[in-house]
Amino acid sequence: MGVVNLTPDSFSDPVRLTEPQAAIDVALRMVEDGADILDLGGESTRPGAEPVSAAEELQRLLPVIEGLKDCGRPLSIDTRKPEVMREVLAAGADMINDIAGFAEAGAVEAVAASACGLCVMHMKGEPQTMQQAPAYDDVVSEVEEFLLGRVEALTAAGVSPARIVIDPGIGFGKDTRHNLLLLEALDELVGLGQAILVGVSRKSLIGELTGRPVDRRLAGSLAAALASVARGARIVRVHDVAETCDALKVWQAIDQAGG
Ligand code: HH2
Repeated sequence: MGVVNLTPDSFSDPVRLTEPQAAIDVALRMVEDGADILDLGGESTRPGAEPVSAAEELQRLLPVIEGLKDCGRPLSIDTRKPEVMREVLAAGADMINDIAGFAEAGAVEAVAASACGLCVMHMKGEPQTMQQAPAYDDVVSEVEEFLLGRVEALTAAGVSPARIVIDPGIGFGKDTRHNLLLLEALDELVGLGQAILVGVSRKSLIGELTGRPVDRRLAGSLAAALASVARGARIVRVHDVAETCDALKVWQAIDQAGG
């Protein structure tokens, strides 16, 4: 899954894709580079980010959806606003990626009647404050419980489980140890029966482990992507699509050489 942030303030992108055509070009390049899904975001969720209005988010998203809807890859929209979910689905989006796990009022209803894919992510707290001393008794069981609860809420509203992927939400209200415990325990999350998505690309976790700034976290991000897939992740959300595809190809060839 290639990340296309249509925001002026994402933590991860040196290039600001606020012009629709620039974002469309970057996304098409990701498709050429091997992305199976494109994830478009109109609101930054980095720690400390300021929320934006639904109107602003839609203004960023709709022209890019229009430009990409025939690109041959599913378009995922990273949003937690039910109003935005409804509008982007009407405009042709294929998947909704909600960092709040469809827990906000109206979110389940906004997606239940469509046939779109859903990514349910765990976040503790809100982006503005979530990295201020996050605490858990047992991070893995707390995240598991939340994800299961949201899957149950969605299926109770008529959503087929086959439409749902779950995501432990690396960096969303978690310190380095919490993030590492969750990644190490991914195979436990696999036991919940839903496909798993992991987003670690360029995140502070990589910075903390390597001492590198955002623009020098590629090698660390590739290692995290491979470790996630080795533990059962089915989708990795990344900024560096070509490099991640190469790393996965080599790893898979070795992994499957014995048949
Ligand atoms: N991480 C970010 C945003 N959305 N969605 C899912 N499902 N999983 C993630 O790990 C995830 C996500 C944060 O990364 P990025 O989009 O690069 O930054 P920003 O939120 O500042 O735009």
